[in-house]
Amino acid sequence: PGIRDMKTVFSPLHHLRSVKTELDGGILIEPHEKPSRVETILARVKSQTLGEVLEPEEFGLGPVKRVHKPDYVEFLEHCWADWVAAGKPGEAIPAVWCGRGMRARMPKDIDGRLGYYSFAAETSISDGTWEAACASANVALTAQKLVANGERAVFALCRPPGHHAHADLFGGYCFFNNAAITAQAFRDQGYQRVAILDLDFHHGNGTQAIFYDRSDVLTISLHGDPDLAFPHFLGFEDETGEGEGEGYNLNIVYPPGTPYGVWSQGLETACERIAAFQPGALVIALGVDTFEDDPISFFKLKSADYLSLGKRIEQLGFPTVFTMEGGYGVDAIGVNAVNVMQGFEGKK
Ligand code: OKS
Ligand code: MG
Ligand code: ZN
Repeated sequence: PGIRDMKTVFSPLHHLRSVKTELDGGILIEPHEKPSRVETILARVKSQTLGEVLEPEEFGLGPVKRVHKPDYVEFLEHCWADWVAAGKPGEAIPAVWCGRGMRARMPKDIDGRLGYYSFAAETSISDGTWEAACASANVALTAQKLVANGERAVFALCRPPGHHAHADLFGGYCFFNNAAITAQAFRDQGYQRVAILDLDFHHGNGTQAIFYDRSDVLTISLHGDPDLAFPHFLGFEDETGEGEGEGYNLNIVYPPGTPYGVWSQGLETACERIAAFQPGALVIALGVDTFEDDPISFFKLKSADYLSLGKRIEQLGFPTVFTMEGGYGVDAIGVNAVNVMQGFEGKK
């Protein structure tokens, strides 16, 4: 089993997302989610000759709007121009939200609309963010199309990432939920059941929320305990789905210092649930911020663990799209992300 020559989809347009600021600790830092991340991973894809690297096709906004609300998509397209037109001197950063007891109506003012369409303040917007977010969705949709046409598995090297984005909320460096868009595309092409397994260090809150009342898309996320880790307000283990979706969301949370030996027990639980669900396709929201040296996370996975992880996913036997999510700071993100693909291909 396993495959040779896993294709990677990559868009150079990711460079258009190059904000200068991230609000962190009361100061504006150079963003963790920076262009060199995916260039590091792409360099490893090439040096390991993982397989062909393809540029994405253009799918337009149709498949994006199957997941995201039209008014949110419109907001993202014009946000930067509206911000500039309002005479703001810096990058667009939300700073006011609808707190408990206030009214969730949409204001006209750009500060109000930034708050209405976001859930956190670390994700600045500037010129090019819209174009890069669209390119990232196209990367995922191209990988989806390749898998639908018979590829066993494809690596969508998305940037910006997506798993925090709700139907009408950005945050956590995410704008369009690439994993959710991919899963919905499979559904719209006749796949009856699709599973999304989120292995990023952080809870995939957007993905969970998008499919929370549905039984056709199983959502599972392994992540740092939201009591202690971003996004703080979703991702607890008692969130199991609602209505038709009851029993089709699974959260597995871990404390600081969690090593692969413990984390992989949750992976096993997740894999057993997915095997019971028998999806026509599997989407892996792949973050490598579970790595021991990740600068913003608190798990202790080692580079070799990513080979084991990839092997376990291959054993499920489903057509698979990997969408890239988090992983920061260190050259090892290239090794770690590509190790998942090579573990899938049978490398030990
Ligand atoms: C706030 C921390 C913001 C963390 C955003 C998490 C991004 C990520 N200072 N999601 O998977 O990696
Ligand atoms: Mg996760
Ligand atoms: Zn993450």
